[in-house]
Amino acid sequence: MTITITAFERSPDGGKGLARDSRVRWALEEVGQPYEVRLVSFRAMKEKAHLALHPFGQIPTYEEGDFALFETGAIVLHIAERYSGLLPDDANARARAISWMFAALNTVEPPILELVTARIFEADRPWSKDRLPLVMDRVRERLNQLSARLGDAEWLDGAFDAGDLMMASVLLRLRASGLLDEYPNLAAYVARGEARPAYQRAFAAQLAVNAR
Ligand SMILES: N[C@@H](CCC(=O)N[C@@H](CS)C(=O)NCC(=O)O)C(=O)O
Repeated sequence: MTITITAFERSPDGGKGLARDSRVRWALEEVGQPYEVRLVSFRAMKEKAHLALHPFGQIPTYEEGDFALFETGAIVLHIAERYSGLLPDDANARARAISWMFAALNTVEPPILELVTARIFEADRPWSKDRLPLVMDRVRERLNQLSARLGDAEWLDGAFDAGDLMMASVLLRLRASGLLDEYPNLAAYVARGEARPAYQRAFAAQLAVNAR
């Protein structure tokens, strides 16, 4: 059955890996599943047809016949459960990989999103200068903890899995802030993720859309 995802017709970052369809593309590339992409404009995302797929009017979505999903956590988990390559066989190791996916989305991503908001959308507010260091410290707190846990390991829990895919996807959004460079082991971890052939194919496909 054909898999179709949605992505930005024009991504605000020019298709350089920040829009969240890249996580889904990466997961599909890791498990070797071909997929089609339906591009949507910002306007179309808020219209009825897209809202039926995604109640919050966002990308990405995932369709397989009449089955549809939204939220990257749910989509990547679905892909990882349906196809082999992203979750370990051992039941406990699988559960731990899923913990890391949740940690990426619920514990690490929120302060990073706050930082993106502070640096870009609130930069011209009078209180922005005072607030930014606080927001950066909240991100650092999480990065300190994650860096300590990762240590010298290649991946978070043994071999690369869906937890690493999600964590690296979340962390790479930090690159422009310079914060990732404060943590050499995390910067190297993200670089290892980006060096994976599946990531490279996903990145190239997203960039190609925006280079048209
Ligand atoms: N929690 C959602 C977030 C989805 C999201 O924020 N998508 C962004 C693109 S990366 C979007 O569609 N933004 C446009 C908008 O919200 O209007 C997920 O992980 O799928």
